[in-house]
Amino acid sequence: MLVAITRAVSPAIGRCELTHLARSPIDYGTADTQHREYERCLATLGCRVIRLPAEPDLPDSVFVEDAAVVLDEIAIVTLPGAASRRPEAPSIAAALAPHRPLAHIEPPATIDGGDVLRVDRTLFVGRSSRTASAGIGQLERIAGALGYTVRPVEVRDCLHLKSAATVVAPNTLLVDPDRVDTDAFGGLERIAIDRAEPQGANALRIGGAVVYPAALPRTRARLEQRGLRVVPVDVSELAKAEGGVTCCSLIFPSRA
Ligand code: CIR
Repeated sequence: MLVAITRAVSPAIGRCELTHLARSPIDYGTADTQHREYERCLATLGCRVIRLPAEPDLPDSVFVEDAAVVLDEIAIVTLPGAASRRPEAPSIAAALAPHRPLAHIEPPATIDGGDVLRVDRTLFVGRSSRTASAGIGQLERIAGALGYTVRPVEVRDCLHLKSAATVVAPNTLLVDPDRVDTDAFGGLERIAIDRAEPQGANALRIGGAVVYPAALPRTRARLEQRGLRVVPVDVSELAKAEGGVTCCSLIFPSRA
């Protein structure tokens, strides 16, 4: 059984952090409706969804992926790179505590979960505006002791590594060659996004399905041509906050 931790959209989402997009008004009601639909999709795909209540003072708190890295053995509570997002971590730690022993990234190092791409026992970690060497070093010490290999990856023109590369099938990544040097993933099969869809590399694999933004039909077609089952979700309002489909959940096998 998979557990999916989510958090309701904050009514303050209009004040979210933005790095690459210009600010455009975000309709809270639409964002909330889309997010509930996303949660229903996770439930349909077999996840037990644990929904945390909205945080009225934390605009980006719906993007729970950034506050933790959940491994089989432990959960690592991060210190998000944006100062406004650091208060999101304690409530995520509390939600994870019944499921995994916790480890913590300690200041001044920072790391966003969106920069950590797990492929089996390898953690690819993006060097981004949110995640720098000190954070990667701490992750390496914690996860290395459990037998994971940590491999730093350079990213450009995007917020996180998972804006540029995500897992869509066993040993197969969906990648944006304009934002990450795909040679970093030697040994893995790579499917390139359609360049007309620059936000196209963020996909969420659950079981045999790929949850994917409905607004990106060209890359979706590429995935389907490879025989993958794509489940489209409309996350257009959350995308205005630079959020994608991986960011809105922490999904991991239940140990209960
Ligand atoms: C931020 O800038 O932190 C949020 N507005 C978006 C975070 C998206 N998270 C993710 O891709 N993992």
